[in-house]
Formats: sequence, structure tokens, C-alpha cells
Amino acid sequence: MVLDNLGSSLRGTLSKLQGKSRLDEDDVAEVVKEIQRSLLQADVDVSLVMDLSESIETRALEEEPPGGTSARDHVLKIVYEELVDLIGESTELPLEPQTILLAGLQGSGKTTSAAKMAWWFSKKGLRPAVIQTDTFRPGAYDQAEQMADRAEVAFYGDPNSDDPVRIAREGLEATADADVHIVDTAGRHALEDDLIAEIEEIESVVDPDRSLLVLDAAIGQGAKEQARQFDDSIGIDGVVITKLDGTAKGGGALTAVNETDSSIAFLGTGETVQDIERFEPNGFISRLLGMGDLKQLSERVERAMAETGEEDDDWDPQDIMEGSFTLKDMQKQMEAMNNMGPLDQVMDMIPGMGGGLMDQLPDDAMDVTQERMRTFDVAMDSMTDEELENPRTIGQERVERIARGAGVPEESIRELLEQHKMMERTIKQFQGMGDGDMQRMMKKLQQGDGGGGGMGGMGGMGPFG
Ligand SMILES: Nc1nc2c(ncn2[C@@H]2O[C@H](COP(=O)(O)OP(=O)(O)OP(=O)(O)O)[C@@H](O)[C@H]2O)c(=O)[nH]1
Ligand SMILES: [Mg+2]
Repeated sequence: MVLDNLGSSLRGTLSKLQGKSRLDEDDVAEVVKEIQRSLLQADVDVSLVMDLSESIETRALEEEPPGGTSARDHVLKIVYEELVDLIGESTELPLEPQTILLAGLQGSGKTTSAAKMAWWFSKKGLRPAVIQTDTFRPGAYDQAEQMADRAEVAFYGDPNSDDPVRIAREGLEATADADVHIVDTAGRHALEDDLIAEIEEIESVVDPDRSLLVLDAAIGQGAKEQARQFDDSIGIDGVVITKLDGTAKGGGALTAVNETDSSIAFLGTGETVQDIERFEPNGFISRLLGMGDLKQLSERVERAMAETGEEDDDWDPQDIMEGSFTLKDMQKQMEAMNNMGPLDQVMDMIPGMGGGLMDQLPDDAMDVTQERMRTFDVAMDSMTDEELENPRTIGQERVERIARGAGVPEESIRELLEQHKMMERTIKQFQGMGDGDMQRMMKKLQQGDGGGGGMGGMGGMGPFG
């Protein structure tokens, strides 16, 4: 993930402060050096790095840590606040009818992001349409149409036209009953004059409420200049950073945001239309520093549960909290987890689970878990409805039959039943809980173990205010 190094190297440095209640100059100097190194490695602009590290240093030395705060938590809080400040608020994006114009270089992810954003708006209850004006790249029309199709949103384009401005005008008319219009444009290798001229013309016809610049997270120092040129020609209101699921360093994109005085609107985290997140500075930095992101997590859980319920008329996530917890519920829950996206991305959002803890897990830990879930799924497919509804009726004979039918070891069936029992017990504890209990539990989760040991202590830094 973006600036991944910062998270892990900072955690390393901060762990050396464990147990200290006061910071001396050497401690601060070491932390600041580590931050500088990570940011520079991530392609963040030099002068920006210097400004940032200076404020962190001054604050760490001058500000008195509130009573009971460890030196480590004090520094972490300052780093967190300064990073949030550097990145700024997310681009304002009211949920109302509007027109959005996307700009960016070739391959930056405009077409993909257009469909993703349309999908995002449709989940918020709006009726979006994607308008493809790229007449430059062969195949652009088909690609955009397919992606809009996957996002289940309206689409307009004209594969036979070579006039992007006209397509834009006709597209807005043709999709007049949509309320959010997202206009995709052609990219070029570099900022050529004709690209700028073309997008200026499209801009004047479309008259967008917002123009967003799409940047690949892998972009380096060149981002600064590029962002400024787009800003000069059409005015950039916000940035979409794509391909954050890769190994990209991301610093260039952050520099661009800072340079143009704009903000981040969305993050792209994969190739499918669902792989989009609204940018939230607090959650983003929390996750970066291994402190989790409960908001993003609960949004994903809610979405995934609803989706899983939609696919099956006989099943409603609400039933789990009321009736008994059956194997069928467990299978649906596993399905919902799959709908949430790659497990490691989800783990990053759990306070105390991201960053540091992930570094300690073996690389294949997630694969193993996902493999196990697949085995369980196959096993459940070999069960009768009665067995799924009443797992208690599954004795040795049935275990043997199911194992044979599913082609998995009997051991896996027993593990599955064991796992189901554990989950049933947990669910029982949730049942009958009032909202207040739930909130207390979320709070506890957010605070980690509270003992200051391991990542739990970091989790405690969540709710700064
Ligand atoms: N892994 C990953 N791939 C992405 C993401 N966003 C886009 N891509 C991929 O990047 C490639 C380029 O994306 P496009 O959306 O076609 O980029 P574009 O800006 O429209 O490109 P042009 O129209 O040629 O200028 C495609 O293969 C996408 O699947 C992302 O967030 N993560
Ligand atoms: Mg495109």
C-alpha cells in the first residue's frame, strides 16, 4: 500500500520508545530521521518532507504529553495529526445531481475509475451515467461499455465518431434522465498540446461541477508538473489515486495534491468496479500507521452482508441476530467475507490488526485462511438442507459421507463443525445485546488490549477527537 514503508519503519522506531514516559532530543531526532527516510523513498517531494519533519520535531519537543500518555503514543499522535494535516480533507462530493469530468494521462485509470465512481454513486441511491469521449484509443468504447455494464449503470459512447466534443454534448442529452454524469476522456502519453486543447473544449461543453485528475499511485516526482498543467487548463477540484493495491509508493500523488491545493476524492484499490473507496483522511492515516479504520470496515461489512442477502431470497442477515445460527448462516457469512474483498485489505482496517501484526504473519497466512474457507464451502455444498439447518444431527457416519462427497478429508468436516460451534457461542453472546453494549464492545475493540503491549497500545490512539 501507499507509503507502506512509513508504517512499518515508524513502528520499528516507535517500539524502541516502549516504556519511556519522556522523550529526549535523541529520541525525537531518530523518529524524525526515520520519517524523512520513508517519505523520500516514497517519492514525496523534498521540500514537503522537510516542512513536515520540522513541525513534527518542534511539536514533539515542545508539547507536553497529556498525563498518562506514554512517549510513544505522544509521538504517534503528533505524526498522525501532521500527516492528516498534510493530506487534507477529502474532496467535497455532495450526493446530488452533478457532472464530473475525468482527466489524466494514458493508463492512469480514468475509464476504470469512471465505472467505479458510477457504481459508488448508484450504491448511494443516485442514477449515474458514464459518457465515453475517448476517440483516440481503439477499444476504448468497448472497454468503457463493458465496465459500465458490470457497474450496472447507464452508458453513452459512439464508436464511429471521431469528435469527442460532439460525443460529450450528445451524451449529456442522451442520458438526461440520469442524475450523475461522469465524463471519461482520452489519455495521451505525455501532456501534449492537443490533449490539453481537447480537454479544454470538452470542459467548456460539459461545464462540469467537478473536474477530477486521475493519478496512478506509481507516479513519481513528475506528478507535480502534470497536476499543475491540468490545473491551469481546466481547474482540478480533486484527485483520484488508483492502483493502491499494488506496490506503488504513492508519494508522488500526495505531492500533486499538495501542489495544486486540491484534495483526494477517491482511492482505487483493484481492477473490479467495487474496488473503490471514498477517501477519508483520518481512516487513511490510521490504517497507514497500523491503527485500523473501523468506519471503512463497517461500511464494507454492511455492503457485503446486504449483497449476500440479495443473492438469496431465503436468507436475511438479520435472521442471524434473531434465530439460531445454522451452518447455512455460516456459509452465507463466509460468502459475505468473500464479497468484502481480499482478506489482507480487510485486516488492515481492523484496529490492532493492520500494519505491525500483518508484518509478523507469515506471507501465506491469508492464503491458508482463504483455502480453509474454500474447503468448508465445498463441504457444505455436499450436505443436505437438514444437515445445514441442524448441524447437531451430523454424526460419524454422516461425516464420512460428506467427506467422500466433497472429496475432502474427514478432519476438515470435524474442523468445520468445531468452527461452527465456536461462532454459534459468539453469536449467542451478541444476541440480546442492546445498542449500548454494542457500542461498548466497539470501543473496546478500538482501544485494543489497553495494556500498552504490542499493537493494542497503538489501537488506543484511535479516537483523538
Ligand atoms: N490493480 C489495479 N489496476 C487498476 C486500477 N485502476 C485501473 N487499473 C488498471 O489499469 C489499466 C488502465 O486503466 P484504464 O482505466 O484503462 O486507464 P485510462 O486512464 O482510461 O487509460 P487510457 O484511456 O488509455 O488513457 C487497466 O488494466 C485497469 O484494469 C486499480 O485501482 N488497481
Ligand atoms: Mg480510458
